[in-house]
Amino acid sequence: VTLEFGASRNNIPAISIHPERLLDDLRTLAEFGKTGPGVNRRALSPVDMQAREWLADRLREAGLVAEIDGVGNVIGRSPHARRIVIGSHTDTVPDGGWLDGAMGVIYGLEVARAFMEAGGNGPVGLEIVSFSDEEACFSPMLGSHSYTGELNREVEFARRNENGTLLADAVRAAGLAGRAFARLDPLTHPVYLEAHIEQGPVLEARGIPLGVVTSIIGLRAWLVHFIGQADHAGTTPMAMRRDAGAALCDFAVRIADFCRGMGSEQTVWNGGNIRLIPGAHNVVPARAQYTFSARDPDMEILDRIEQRVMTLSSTVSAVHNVKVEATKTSSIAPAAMHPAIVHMIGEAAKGRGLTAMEMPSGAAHDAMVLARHVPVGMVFIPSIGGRSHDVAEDSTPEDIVNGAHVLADTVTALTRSLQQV
Ligand code: HGY
Ligand code: MN
Ligand code: MN
Repeated sequence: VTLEFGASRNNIPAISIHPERLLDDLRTLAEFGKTGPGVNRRALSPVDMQAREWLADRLREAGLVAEIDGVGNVIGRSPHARRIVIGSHTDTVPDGGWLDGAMGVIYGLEVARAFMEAGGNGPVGLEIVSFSDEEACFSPMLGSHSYTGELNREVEFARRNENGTLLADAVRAAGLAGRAFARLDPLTHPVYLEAHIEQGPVLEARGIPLGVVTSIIGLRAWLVHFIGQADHAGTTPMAMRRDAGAALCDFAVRIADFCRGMGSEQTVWNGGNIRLIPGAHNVVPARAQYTFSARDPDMEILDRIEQRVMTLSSTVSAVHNVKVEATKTSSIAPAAMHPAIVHMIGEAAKGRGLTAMEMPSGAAHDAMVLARHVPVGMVFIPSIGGRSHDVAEDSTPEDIVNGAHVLADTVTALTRSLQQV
């Protein structure tokens, strides 16, 4: 899909956001699932759905037609044949921050409100989306995979969350069963924009208020499940044990050593969850489950890590006389942002007198899924202390407002210049 720009339609008024209204909505959204200074809004949980209903009402107030679709995506559409999509997600990691995802969605709400208040003129309108389960509570980027038609519902609806709940059951419990699934159409949706906190230390360390994302790293995750035998932790001789826990710890250290030895300076990896079953101090672990993930801009490096996960898990299982099942649970390819949009965001920052830097994203975003279907651009603002995925996550009101102005100015430029198809 190519971006067709024409002569600028200057009769279309600029979108001027209301900073205080934006900050108020962000603070109101943070009340849903509030946990200390952070938020706990796991996908399709009651608080996640309450927040989504609240958002749908705000979108309707802004003059958009809003719905919540069959996987929980919230979509607000302005009355235009072609619509720029602005989105992110309002679900969070456990005990996460108040801005991760939420900020990009509230930016979209505020831009849509300001656009409609200015008359909503011109041939190109807006579609605001809060994608469901971006944080892989059930299925990684469930909402954007569904919205782009990439979701294999058969397979994904059979996945479970950390409490063992089936996605199909959670969708039903949330009252979404039987609803249609909203879909992206490149002819209707020429561009996708997402604004997000950086979630890392780079912008703050350099004293730069604005990031223009150029690419998003690739991400893969695996569940490595060692199966041994429960035994008495006191009476069973060490040589007789089939200790799944010991196998997991051995694997965890060795796979990290491998990544450290072969990776680029952009290679990162993480052991996010360990489960020992039955998990009593006096029982040799019968089963041990390890969720391991790795990220890199280079698919070749991710392929080598994947290879190693498979071979090393079976080597270690033999050493510890246990069985192993290593399964890939997610694989999302790296994605490039569209150069023309990167340029437009840079121009918008300049127009605000803001220094901006082009940078890759170490975090995954729904934008990487959309990027396989339409041109995409992302705006970053600094994270205080580079912290995120924790209740400590925060950004200054000034940086939050700056980011919203830059997004709004980028949208103004697009509504004025995008050609009719
Ligand atoms: O994991 C990520 O990068 C994103 O926050 N889901
Ligand atoms: Mn996140
Ligand atoms: Mn996010």
